[in-house]
Amino acid sequence: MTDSAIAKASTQIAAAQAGVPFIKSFFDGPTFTVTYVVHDPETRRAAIIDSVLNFDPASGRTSFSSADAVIAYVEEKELTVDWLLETHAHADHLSAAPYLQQKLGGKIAIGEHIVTVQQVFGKLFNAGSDFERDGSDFDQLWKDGDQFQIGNLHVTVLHVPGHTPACIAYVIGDAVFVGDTMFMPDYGTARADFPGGDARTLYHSARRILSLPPETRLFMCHDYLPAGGRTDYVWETTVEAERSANIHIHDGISEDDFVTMREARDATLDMPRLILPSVQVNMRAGHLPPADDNGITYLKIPVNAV
Ligand SMILES: N[C@@H](CCC(=O)N[C@@H](CS)C(=O)NCC(=O)O)C(=O)O
Ligand SMILES: [Fe+2]
Repeated sequence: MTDSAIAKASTQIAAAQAGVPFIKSFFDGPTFTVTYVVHDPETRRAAIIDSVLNFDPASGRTSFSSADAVIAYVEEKELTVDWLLETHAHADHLSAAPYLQQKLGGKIAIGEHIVTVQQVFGKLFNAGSDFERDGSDFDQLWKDGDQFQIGNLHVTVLHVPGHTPACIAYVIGDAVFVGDTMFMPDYGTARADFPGGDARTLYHSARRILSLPPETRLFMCHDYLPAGGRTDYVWETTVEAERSANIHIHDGISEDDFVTMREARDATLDMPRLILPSVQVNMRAGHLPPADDNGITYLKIPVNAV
């Protein structure tokens, strides 16, 4: 006998879920990075945002446990991956996008201003003529205001520079993947001292995200735990919570006060542990540089240049 009340309730739930992304997060402990798998419950089409390739700088070895956990989830949920989205060229971890593309398919995408980042780091690492600095290592370059779909989910791209010149945020349904603009309210904001970074620009980008409706869900790219504060990692908040409580950028903090604070704090921060390997791989959409004539791939360490 059919249970008509349950049938009606199921129809109601499916209607309520239409357009609302289902979000699964994966936290990478060594780099404090959150990777997201976002899917449309109606069509099971999916995007993977900011994946991590494990890298041990002491041995120079790559490994795949973080990406393999994502792959296992995608397979278990029977999702079709259309997009491998990057919020920016990360300076703290290597992207696993090419590995995931090989295993799951999907297009690798980043913001159009990646070409600026490619110019700067191509020069620093003295990359050869094989390294095209026109963004063509990526399958898709987004500009501010671009829109696309993940199944029936609507996505809008926001250019949110400041941490890097190419940073973008993805607005997927009612959720924003903010990249490295702001962090949880009790941690504040991203650093703005990388090449092409700028605290004043970051202020405007973060406030732009915070002009979205108060109930908008925000998903961070990292959580580093505030010193002397909470001990559990979290990465989801709302526009309202950030506006009322973000220690660096809540409502009422002026642009000049933010810039003074950000520049003073940045002067105290060490370079990320994996910045040199990360940027020379991530500028190539996560591909390793071409192997040497002995078949081994090398990453460079510029001495006294950064
Ligand atoms: N300790 C971390 C720091 C990484 C780092 O600098 N992260 C950037 C984002 S890529 C940031 O904005 N950090 C803010 C902070 O450390 O306060 C590492 O070595 O990887
Ligand atoms: Fe970053």
